[in-house]
Order: sequence, then C-alpha cells, then structure tokens
Amino acid sequence: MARILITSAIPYINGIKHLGNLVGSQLPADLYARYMRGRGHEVLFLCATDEHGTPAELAAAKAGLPVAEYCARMHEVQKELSEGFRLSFDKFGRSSSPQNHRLTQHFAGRLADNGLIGEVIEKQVYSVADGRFLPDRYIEGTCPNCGYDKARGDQCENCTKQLDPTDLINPRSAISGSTDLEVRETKHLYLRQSALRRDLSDWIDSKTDWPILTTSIARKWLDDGAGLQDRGITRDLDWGIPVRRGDADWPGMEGKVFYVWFDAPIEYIACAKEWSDEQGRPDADWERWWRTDKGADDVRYVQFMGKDNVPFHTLSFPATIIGSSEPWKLVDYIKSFNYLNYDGGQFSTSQGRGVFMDQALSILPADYWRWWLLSHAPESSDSEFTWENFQASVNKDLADVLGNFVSRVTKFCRSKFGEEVPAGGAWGDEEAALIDRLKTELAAYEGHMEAIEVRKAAASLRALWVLGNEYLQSAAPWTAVKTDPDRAAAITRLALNLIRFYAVISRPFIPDASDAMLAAMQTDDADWPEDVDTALTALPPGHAFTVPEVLFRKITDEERADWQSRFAGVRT
Ligand code: B3M
Ligand code: ZN
Repeated sequence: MARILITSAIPYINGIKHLGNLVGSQLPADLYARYMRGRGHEVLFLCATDEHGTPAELAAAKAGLPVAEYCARMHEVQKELSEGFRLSFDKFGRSSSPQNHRLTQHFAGRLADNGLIGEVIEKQVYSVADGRFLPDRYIEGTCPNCGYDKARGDQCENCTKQLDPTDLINPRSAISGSTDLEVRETKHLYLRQSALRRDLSDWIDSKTDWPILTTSIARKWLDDGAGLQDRGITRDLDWGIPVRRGDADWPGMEGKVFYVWFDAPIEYIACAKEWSDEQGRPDADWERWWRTDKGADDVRYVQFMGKDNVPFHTLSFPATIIGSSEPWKLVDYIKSFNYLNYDGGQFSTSQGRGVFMDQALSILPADYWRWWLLSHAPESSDSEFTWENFQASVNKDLADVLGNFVSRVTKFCRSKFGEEVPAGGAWGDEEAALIDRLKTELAAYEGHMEAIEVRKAAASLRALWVLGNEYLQSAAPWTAVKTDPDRAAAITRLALNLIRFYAVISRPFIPDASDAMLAAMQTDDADWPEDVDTALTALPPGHAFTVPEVLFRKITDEERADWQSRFAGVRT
C-alpha cells in the first residue's frame, strides 16, 4: 500500500467555474484519487478556494458585499457544486484560512532569513480620495489607441491593446471615479528566483517521466530566463495575507499583503493542516504527508492543473519550497491539461459563454458530465465540447452500451429465473475467451490509470463494457433458455457478476451509477478485481438482486437543440 498526496489547482473564488475549468484540474484529480483509493492505497486529496487578489476584491464590490463575506459565501457555493460533481476531496479548504496566513508568513520569513527576498522601491498610482494605491486594473480612462472611455490600466477591453496606467488619457480611480491621482513610491518584496535557477533546472531535468506539456513549459521559462526573473510577492491591497516575517512585523511593509500567487500554492500545505485541525487531530497527522523529516519521504505527490498554471507550479512554488531550506515535500508528478473549447469558440466566464457547473447539474446528473469530460479530456491537444458530440457519447456509451447491458441482464434474469443469481452449469470456452479478454483489457485500463492517461483509460473502460455486450449477444441466453435452461442460467450468472465487476471498475468515472449498480446487486463488495476469475464469482447462486431504475437516459434532439441555444452566450 502506497501513500498518495493529490492536489488540484485551487479555483478562484470569484464566480462559478465552467466545465473547461473543471476538466482541467479538479475532475481528473478526482478520477485519480478515486482510482488509487479503489486500489487500496492511502490517499489525501486536497483542494480549496483561491480567495485573494484584485479579482476577488472586484467581484465582492460588484456583488455589493464586504470581501470577507463575499468569499465566505462563494466558498460555500463552490463547495456545494464540487459535492454535486462528486469530487471526493478529503478537504476543500480556503486560502484565506488562519492556517494559510501563518504558513505563508512563515515561508516569507524563511526566505528572508536565507537571503532570498529583496526589497524594491517602485512607483505606483495612488488615489488620494480612496486613500490607497491602485492596481493597474483599478485605474480607468480613455484608450489612447481607440478612444474607448472605459479602458483599464492593464488593457483596453475594446481594442485589446495592452496598456500601462500612464498611457490612459484622463485616468480616474475605478473605485471612486476620483481623478485626484498621483504617482507615489512604494516598497515591495521580491523573491529572488534567479538565485535558485540552478536548483530548479536540475530538479526539472530529473523529471524525465513528466508529460511533455509540463516540462516544455518549465524549460521554456528556465531557458528564456524570463520566468526566472525575480518576482514581486507583495501588493498594496487591503484583502490578503498581511506581510509579516514569520511572527514578526516587517518594517516598511505595514498595510501590505502577499501577492495571491505567493500564498495560493502554500494553501496546498495549509489545507492539510485545516483538514487535521478540523478533526481535532495533532499536527503529526498532516505533517506525515508534507514533511519529509516526518514520514512524507515515501509519499507520492501528484498535482493536476491547466497549462496556464504550469509555470507557477514548476518554478515559483518549488522556489518557495527549495528556498525555505526546510524538508517540505516537493511534487513528484505534474499532470497538466490543454484547454477545452466550447462549441466553435472558447468558454468565457466574462461573457457567460458555455456551460457552468451549476447549469450543468441543473440539466443532467453528474455522471453524464463526468463521463463526457473525462473521455474527452484535453490531454494531447485542446479539445472541444459540442452538444452533438455530448449527446452521441452519452447515448451510445452510457445508455446503449453500459446501461442497456445492466437492464437486459437483470430483466432477463427476473423473467426467467427470478430475482436471484441462478446456478446453471459450469462455464465453457466462450466464457474462458471472454475472461481472457477482460483480463487483457483490465490490465490496459489499470496501466492507463496509473499513468494518468485519462482518455486512454476511458477508452479501455468502454472496451470492457463492450466485451460484456458482445458476449451477451453471442451467448444469447434468451435463445439458450428454450433448449438448455442450465446453459442460459450459467450465462446469466456470469452476466450478473459482470454488473458488479463493472460497478467497481467504473467507479472512478461514474460514481453514482456505480452505487446504483452495487445497490441493485445488493452488495457492498466494491473490492478491486485483483483476480478476474475470482471477481466474477463474487455473487454466488442464490444471491438476491433487484432490477435497477434506468441507469442512463438518452438525450433527445429537442433537448440538445434547446441547451445549445440556452448556453450560447450572456449569462446573467
Ligand atoms: N486559482 C488559477 C486557476 O484557477 C489559480 C490556480 C491556483 S493554484 C495554486 O486557474
Ligand atoms: Zn482601445
């Protein structure tokens, strides 16, 4: 039994995530966590909301709520949605937790002690009326390029030109509208990543088994040097983790907070402490996952994220860990994803284009989405959600192949032999051939799951379902029953056991259907089929079962057309 620590990139607090976000980190992380638990390993699976930064402040202002309250509410919303999607986090924490405050300040202190923090004086726009420095996007004015009068200090939304706040004509505060702005000096802390270049480069080079998508992004930043410029890790904002040096004040940094990307990955660690604290357990319980001096040296740590987050996880966060010179666990494997596009364009949070987590669950249960998203995960390239493809996959894979198998077998048995597993005679060549193929395909499935090849794993699982259908079709118990009821009973006994077998191996992808199948088979034996022959005798003759409700219904053409137009744009 191994110990596996799994984290998913932590979603921003501002708003509900769309399906593209979901399939890029949380959902495949859940698949892996469920699989590893299914194989009997000890898993700690962590996620959280990413609650700091300007976007959180802006979203709270827009919602007319104090930012702390906004975050508390949105955390609950996101938590409920993740439960709706059956994301099996051991803890869904908050980057604003007291645990993360302390740990982030601790890391900053260690980095400073090790000479890896520089102090830099910068010039920044200050709003006298608001009594605060303004981040670039808090400054509005007229675009020098196109004349749009609500251009932001970082970019013009109208013509997309990248701007500096000083480029704007008639600049004003986006908070109060005040034009009483001046440029003032302000001090910030920089993490001297450049000093760690060699360590990071050697570390990345040692990761020969990582996906190319992950290492190529890391190498690009290392080799350009651009990504390894020293990074500002503080901001002039109210909301965030106050800048302190461990437990001590940081002279000159009063009223400033750490940059959201500094504290967010540290929440991966703090979240483990939130998890053990919540249960009133000692620190040793989370430290055995995170401290190599306290047992974590035999933990395998796997991270999941979209490709845009790779630089922070291959360079910045490891720089924090390595720079602390404390024995924290470094990531062992980073699984990264490309983007999922939506129906001929991109998912867009700002335009409300695409399907968002709450909307998805309002039209269909989680398993339908989980299956489609995972079987089409954007692994080797970007992939695209279309309603046609979604309808076709659901109707074919889930309804026609898996659902139909379960329904045919259970109904046939009920009508010919009653609601218990029939005895029948011994299995013959046809069964031996089937079991052989099941063994081969199951081994392939397990291999893909171990390697986190999500699409290939889905394809193998589908192939395993197909094998059952093909067997049923050729063994044809409905014909055999007329001349050789014993033979028909033997086939049915195998097919009913296959339902339990499918319930167990499909669990990581479609947990609710798996529960329904196990419930119908009246068993809670969800042990992984380490040995296929034995697994197919788990339900002995005489074992009672019930015919389940329809496992998966088909999506009609009308529904497809309706949803397609409903989610085409502008969510309110
Ligand atoms: N919240 C960005 C994102 O959700 C960011 C990830 C943080 S991971 C530490 O894509
Ligand atoms: Zn413009």
